[in-house]
Amino acid sequence: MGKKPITDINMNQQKTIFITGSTAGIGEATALVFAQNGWNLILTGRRKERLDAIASKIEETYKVNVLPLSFDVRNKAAVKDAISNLPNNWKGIDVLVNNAGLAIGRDAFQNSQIEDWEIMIDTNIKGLLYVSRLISPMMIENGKGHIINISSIAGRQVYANGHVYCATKHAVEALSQAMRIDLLKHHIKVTSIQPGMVETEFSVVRFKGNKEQADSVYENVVPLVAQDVAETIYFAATRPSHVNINEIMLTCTAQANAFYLEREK
Ligand code: NDP
Ligand code: 8X3
Repeated sequence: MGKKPITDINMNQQKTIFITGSTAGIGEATALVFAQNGWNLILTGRRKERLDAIASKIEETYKVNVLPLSFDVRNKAAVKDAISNLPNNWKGIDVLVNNAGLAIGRDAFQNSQIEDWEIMIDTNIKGLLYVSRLISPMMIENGKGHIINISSIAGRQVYANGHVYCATKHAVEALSQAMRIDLLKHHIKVTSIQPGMVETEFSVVRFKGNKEQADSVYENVVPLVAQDVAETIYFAATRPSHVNINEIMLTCTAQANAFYLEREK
């Protein structure tokens, strides 16, 4: 018999997850999966009305506690205000999912917009840093915690016209490794999730509202859906305390990597 228990998850003890970007897509699906499993949720996003509606629906349906906090992860002061003013009974965060993120533009590097680069860098890298910098000391104080960063296959491979988005997700990969090393002595887990194409609002945002262009990304292919990624996050978050999932790359069956996608004829 090994020294460590196979599982030490106390299913009776309610846990708390903090998810950035919970108003749509992967973040919203993750909120639902954890709520279904009895977790309390801190949900965030810029669209306050949508956030509040999701929070109320989840509370009503799953009888868990939900704290909606509307802020822009790019706004350092707003992030600080939201996290440092968390009510005491919400400070025991077990899992942080750094999910808020986006791609904007799909032009060649030489034709792309500097403003778009700045939005991606400020959201995908700096936003993740602001949130993690404030929550990791709370986890250390609590003596437990798990940071799950939503990276991408774009964090492992660079594709044509992906330049700055790929660079931000490569940064998420580097930061996931860095956090895992520095938080090691505090027993804080760090996981990177690297999805391939997932049909969400992601492509509508990337193509700046052009729905036709966005839909063409998923034409003749069965992509991942947000629920697939949410279930993967749930798996990573619910391993026994001696197990850390360092990274998981998942794609739809039709996608081998960023370069090979088999569309049905
Ligand atoms: P969606 O566009 O559906 O959702 C993005 C979420 O991020 C929304 O809730 C949005 O909320 C939030 N968000 C965006 N910018 C900010 C901001 N500045 N401050 C706070 N919240 C923000 O996309 P996905 O669910 O697909 O994307 C989630 C993550 O998954 C991203 O990090 C993305 O890079 C990654 N990913 C997506 C893949 C895909 O193919 N869809 C594949 C691999 C990774 P709001 O607008 O209300 O602020
Ligand atoms: C989103 C998936 O392949 O468009 O991160 O980069 S991809």
